[in-house]
Amino acid sequence: MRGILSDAALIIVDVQNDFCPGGALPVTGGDKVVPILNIYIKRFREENAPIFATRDWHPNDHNSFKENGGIWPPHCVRGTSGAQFHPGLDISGDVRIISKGASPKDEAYSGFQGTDLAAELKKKGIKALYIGGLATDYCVKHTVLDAIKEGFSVFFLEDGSRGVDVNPGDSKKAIDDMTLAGAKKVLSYEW
Ligand code: VGL
Ligand code: ZN
Repeated sequence: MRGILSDAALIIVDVQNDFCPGGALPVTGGDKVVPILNIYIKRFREENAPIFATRDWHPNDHNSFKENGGIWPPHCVRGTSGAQFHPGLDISGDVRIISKGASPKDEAYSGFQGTDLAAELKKKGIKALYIGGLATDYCVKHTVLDAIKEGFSVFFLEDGSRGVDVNPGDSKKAIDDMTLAGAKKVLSYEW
């Protein structure tokens, strides 16, 4: 049975070891999103609503890495443990994995960029997306903004997301940008 989530999907963004404490590009408190996102996974699973998990999946010569002229330390190199999902995330066979940034010159902060995510969602008749994960000010923001451009209603999972904050305030500004574009903020305990 599908209830209020009958036309909704959950999109979990880049909850990978390299973005968690101890990883190559750690987000402060990145691992704290795991139990929150697991609550959403359980709920979507119960309602047979589709669940997607994006992952940064870079080749080791990716152009976002400092040694190749980019701004980031090497991270989420495909096939490494840093690129694996956080071990506590409740990912199982029913979660569709979307890999992005997989070619050397393809930055792809957004889960929609260079993937068939939009087509898959539309084929399933999905209208609303619940989006959260890492990092608020990069991949979550770009995924949310693209989702809105694609015509979806978007709910941003506020306590299920954390930012990098390369510059202080970046995450706050990202949240403002997302809400201004039409995303609605939701908290796990209000939901
Ligand atoms: C991300 C920086 C570089 C992200 C990915 O997932 O937000 N940030 N690559
Ligand atoms: Zn990356």
